[in-house]
Order: sequence, then structure tokens, then C-alpha cells
Amino acid sequence: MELKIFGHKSPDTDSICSSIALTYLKNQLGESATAYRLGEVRKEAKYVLNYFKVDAPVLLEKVCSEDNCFLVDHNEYAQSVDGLQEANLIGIVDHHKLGGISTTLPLSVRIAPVGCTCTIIYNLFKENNVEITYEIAGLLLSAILSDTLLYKSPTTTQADIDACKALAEITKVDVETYAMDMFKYGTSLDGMSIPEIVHMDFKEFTIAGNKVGIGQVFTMDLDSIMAKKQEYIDYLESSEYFAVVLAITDIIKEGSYLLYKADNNVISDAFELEAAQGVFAPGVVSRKKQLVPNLTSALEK
Ligand SMILES: [Mn+2]
Repeated sequence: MELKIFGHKSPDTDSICSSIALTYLKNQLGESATAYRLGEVRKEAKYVLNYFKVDAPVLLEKVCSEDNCFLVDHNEYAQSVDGLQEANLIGIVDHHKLGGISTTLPLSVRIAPVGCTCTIIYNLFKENNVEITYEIAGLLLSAILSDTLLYKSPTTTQADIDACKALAEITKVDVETYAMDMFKYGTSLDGMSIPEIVHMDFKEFTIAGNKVGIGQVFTMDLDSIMAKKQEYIDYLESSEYFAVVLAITDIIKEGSYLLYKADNNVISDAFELEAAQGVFAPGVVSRKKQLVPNLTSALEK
């Protein structure tokens, strides 16, 4: 009976690409399998599918006791499809810690501490001597670049890098340029208003008796924000807060660009730099560990 292959809920690029690639591999090996997804395809994965001209997997809402299921990029009931506990679990390919699934029959499990499920799938293609097509290579490569943040993530292993090198030769893409375009598209803030962006992840604090707001946005689409820099500053200035900082965090550059309503001295003090609207604060990526304590000590002076 047909195998249903799917990644986790709220699927990321790895979940989408690994379900498609493993399905292709199984089909090549003569097994009947179909790729599914458990939710909306996010922007980044849309970019990948569009680039390599591959259709998104079919949406799967629940499974029943007759279904044969194969999990990729997850192994926990809470992250998986509704009804999985009653269905037949045939196998798992994953790179996460074991999360408490139990079965009545033996199953095929391939879990390795690498940066991406697609790195394991790349190796399954090799082990089974199945040729990797241009499209499949594109999906595998994209997922590895996504999960490892272009090798910047501490989860990156040599196996991930080796797989990417081989896959880049099949796809003929320039890895760095492709990854940056993918991240940029995936984190694009297109269609969002300035208040929406400022308040996307916004927290209020009381520091030295004053109300202070700190917002943080993760994006690599800095140009679209800086094109409206003055409008952002006007919006922050018009707020009721004594001070507000909007940190636009670029995880690849490992730092944040700062827009703010605050005394320049406070910003200079807090981040040990020459304050200016849009200034880049190297190494500042965490609100909890950096933005809040740094601003607190500067404002309490
Ligand atoms: Mn993953």
C-alpha cells in the first residue's frame, strides 16, 4: 500500500524538500509513495520550488489506521499529523533528538546528528546508487543551506558541507549567491506596514522608571527597510515610549541594524559604537541577552 511521506507541521524548507526527495527515491526503488505537507508552504520553500520548478506536496490533514506513514525531519507526535498514533508508522529519516514515539512493529529509522534531513537523504541516494536529478539536487541543496544558514549554524557538520558541494555541481548554482537570494526572499517583509513590522516581535520594559520598547525583526531584506528609513524613524518618534529600539537582525552577518527613538549617547553607550540611525551593531542578535541588558545599563547611568 502507498506510503505517505511528510515532514512536520508548519513545514520549513527541509520538511518540504525532504518529503519530495525521499518520495522520489522510494519511487525509483520501486516503492509506491507520495509526498505530503502538513501546512502552508512558507515563503522560503516557495522560492525553492519555484526556482527548481517542482510542485508543492499535497496537503495532508489527518491519517487513519490504514495509512502507512513515513516521517521526515521530525519524530514527535506533537509535531506530526493528527491520527498518527493509530496509523502504521513505517519509518523515520530525521536529524532531531528522539521525541518519544513508540510503535507495535519494528520500523526503519535513520537518524543522524547532521545539520539537515536532506543531508541524510543525499547519502541514501548514494547508498542506493540512485542518480540525483537536477530538480532533486536543487531541493536537497536548498534545504541544507536553509537548515545550516549557509554553514553558519553551529549544527553544521562536514557531511552537510560535502553534500552541498556535490549538489552544487549537479545544479550549477553559485551556492553563496543562491543562498542569499533564497534567504532574502524567505525573510522579505513585502506587504507589511511599518507598524506591523515594528510590532511583529515587540516587548515593553520599564527601565529606570521609564517605559521602553524593544522590537526585533529577523530579515535579510534590509534594503526594503532602509528605503523607508525616515518613515520608520518618524513612526518610532511618534510613539508614547521614552525610548524605542527596533533591531533589524541579520543572522548571516551576525548583527543588527538599529533604528531608534533615544538619545544618541544612550545608543553609543549601550552598544559601544558611534550612534546613528541604521547603524550596524556587530554581534547583537539576542534581545534577551544583549538588547535588554545593554540598554538597561546605558539608561540607568
Ligand atoms: Mn531540518
